[in-house]
Amino acid sequence: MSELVRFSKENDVAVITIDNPPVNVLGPGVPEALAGFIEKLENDASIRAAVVIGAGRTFVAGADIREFAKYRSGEKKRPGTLPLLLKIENCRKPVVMAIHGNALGGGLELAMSGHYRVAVPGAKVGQPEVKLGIIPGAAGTQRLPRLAGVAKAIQMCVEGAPIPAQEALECGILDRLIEGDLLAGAVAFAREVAAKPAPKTRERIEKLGTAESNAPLFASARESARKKFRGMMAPLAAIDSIEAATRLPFEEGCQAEQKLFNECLFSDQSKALIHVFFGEREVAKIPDVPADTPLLPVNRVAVIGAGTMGGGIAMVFANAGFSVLLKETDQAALDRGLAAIRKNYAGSVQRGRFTQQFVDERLQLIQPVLSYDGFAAADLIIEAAFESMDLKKQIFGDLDKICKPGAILASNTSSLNIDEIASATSRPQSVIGTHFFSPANVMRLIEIVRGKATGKDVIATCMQLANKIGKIAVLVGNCRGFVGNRMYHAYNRQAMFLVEEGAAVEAVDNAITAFGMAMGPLAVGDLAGLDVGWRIRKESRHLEKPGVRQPLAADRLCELGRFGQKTGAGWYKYDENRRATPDPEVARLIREWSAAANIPQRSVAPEEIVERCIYALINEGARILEEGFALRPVDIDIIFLNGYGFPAWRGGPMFHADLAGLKKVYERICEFHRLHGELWEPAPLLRRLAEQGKTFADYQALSASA
Ligand code: 3H9
Repeated sequence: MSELVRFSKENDVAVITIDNPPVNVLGPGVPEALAGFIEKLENDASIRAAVVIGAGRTFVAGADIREFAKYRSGEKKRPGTLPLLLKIENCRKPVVMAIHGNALGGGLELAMSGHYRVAVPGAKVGQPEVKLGIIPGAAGTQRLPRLAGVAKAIQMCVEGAPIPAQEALECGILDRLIEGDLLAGAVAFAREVAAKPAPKTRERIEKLGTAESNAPLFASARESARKKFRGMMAPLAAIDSIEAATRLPFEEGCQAEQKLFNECLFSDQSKALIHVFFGEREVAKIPDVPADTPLLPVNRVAVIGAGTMGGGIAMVFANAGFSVLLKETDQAALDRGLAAIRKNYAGSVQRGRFTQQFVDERLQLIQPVLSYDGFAAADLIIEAAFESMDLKKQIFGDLDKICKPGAILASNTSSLNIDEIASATSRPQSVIGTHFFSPANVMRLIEIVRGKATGKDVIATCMQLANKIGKIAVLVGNCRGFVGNRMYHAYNRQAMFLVEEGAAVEAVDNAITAFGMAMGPLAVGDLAGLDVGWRIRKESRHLEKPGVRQPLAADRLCELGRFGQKTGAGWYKYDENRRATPDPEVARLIREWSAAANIPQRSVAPEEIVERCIYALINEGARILEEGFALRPVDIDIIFLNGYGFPAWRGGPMFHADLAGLKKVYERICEFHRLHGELWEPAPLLRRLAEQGKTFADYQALSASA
């Protein structure tokens, strides 16, 4: 029998151990071996009960997600997990599932087919399939409502977030928590129940409710899923499948689940979300920075600048338990920064995200200072001062004199040249960019910017540290705007051009949000402040090719003092609650400015709006890849999903391009090039891949093997 699963005996109790590192997925060989051992225990008269347990750090993390592509392509048939689970449930001797770590997806489905479940207090259980664009596919939507009730099953299958053991005990998923040794506790439990008839989850109906009692539950679940998971099919499919559990006998419910599971599995959404799952893990892998690169110790952190970014960064580190020095140049600025931090925390307490005690402890960790006192002891210094090269160079020159050797000197710049900043120090190997996204305490992304001389230990430490503070880090190269903002610039510019060509402001934003972006680009501009882009455009005009089309209306709005939400007017007008409405005055002005600039007016279809904006992203992304400023297409995808509100179910701009077909994307870009000029020159990499019938995924695979 396979080594993936082991069988042993503790006198009269069989112990079946799943040992498929690292997370015991139900990959090829595991279900077969489990089925064999269930038969063995049925046939061994000396055994009265069994315990199923996971080896290593966890119980079972579910089906092997890597296999899904094979089922889709027809290369492999999906294993019959349902019959295995029925076999376990039908076993005449009680089977106790012993959970530590996680029981997720197929792992929880396996556990629910057992007659009892025990767990250590630190364990978690969940049905996270929805995050992969699918629904539970081994009767999870049928057994979970029977154990936990309909409302809990909806919550778990629709949200996908695992729940802690205590909660699972309270709602009936678990039968007992085991303090101390799990195996010993589970074996003792198995002996307690050995003589009793083994209860079958599928036969339990007391928590399934009635059609009348369930109707409001399903209606409100659908309504909130449509809002919260706009555009996604799996959350709604999960609700349909749970509803089937309440209306149909178990076997028919399982058939309904299978149908919905398959529809989801074969959808582009699940391909995209699975790409994201592996992508989030892939970005941590840097080809020339091996996983065993020694890390620098980071205990004390210092942040320079208590503005929006600096304050947010200080909170992020304090939240993760680091003590943080927060420096400003004058008392008034420091007081403003601290007041903003307090207000932010108070909001979190109000919303129930943090307790007052947690917040009080975090505030204790943030030490406000007006000088560099204490900086000599800091292991990591993050400069989050105003975006000015002169200022940053002066700060880094100071840090060079004050900080201990080996301290990491990081800049939170969103666009400035890291090498130039590093040149103000005698230790460019210690200098790195850590580009947090605003608000830093909310947004998950950090672009880690590698300078020419940045040490590998510094890179490895920052990547790992990002993880520790709950962020996702993507390593990028040192080009203007780095990866995200450089691409966003190309996208945003198209949105601004489109309104000058005749599209209404709200039509541009509506088309983009209908595509799935969290917000439209023009509304984002109003939120961030139109003056920010205006200042950058003025400062970088000398870097643009002469004669290249520049946004016109955006600058004119700023000249009129319309900076967006903060001035009550920008692309939209805003009421006192910052609610936006389209402004006929803006529409009139844009028509006037466009006429004066001889920009022909036409009606623009939503499809064109999406293509102009999204294909501009893709074209710039392809350029960035070829220039080597992003490691892989997936790195770009992860940046856009976590920093710019790109819909995860589309997988990111580069994955979206693959799905749309690079030939189609390339041809459309060629057409835009003919119609709109040189900003649309197709990226050479895109042209090559399109001509060769290849995808960005092929390019990534080829680069990895090179
Ligand atoms: C399912 O079960 C469908 C069923 O309803 C149908 C049944 C028929 N498959 O995250 P980590 C890899 S769908 C394949 O770094 P951690 C992961 O890529 C599944 N591989 O560890 C990584 O590989 P590498 C539902 C998987 O300790 C390595 O394992 N289940 C799977 O930070 C370590 O992972 C889920 O969605 C998998 N299922 O976190 C759970 N899981 O080292 C998905 C992990 O090469 N998994 N890998 O980069 C997780 O959420 C986390 O991995 C977990 C551990 C919390 C378990």
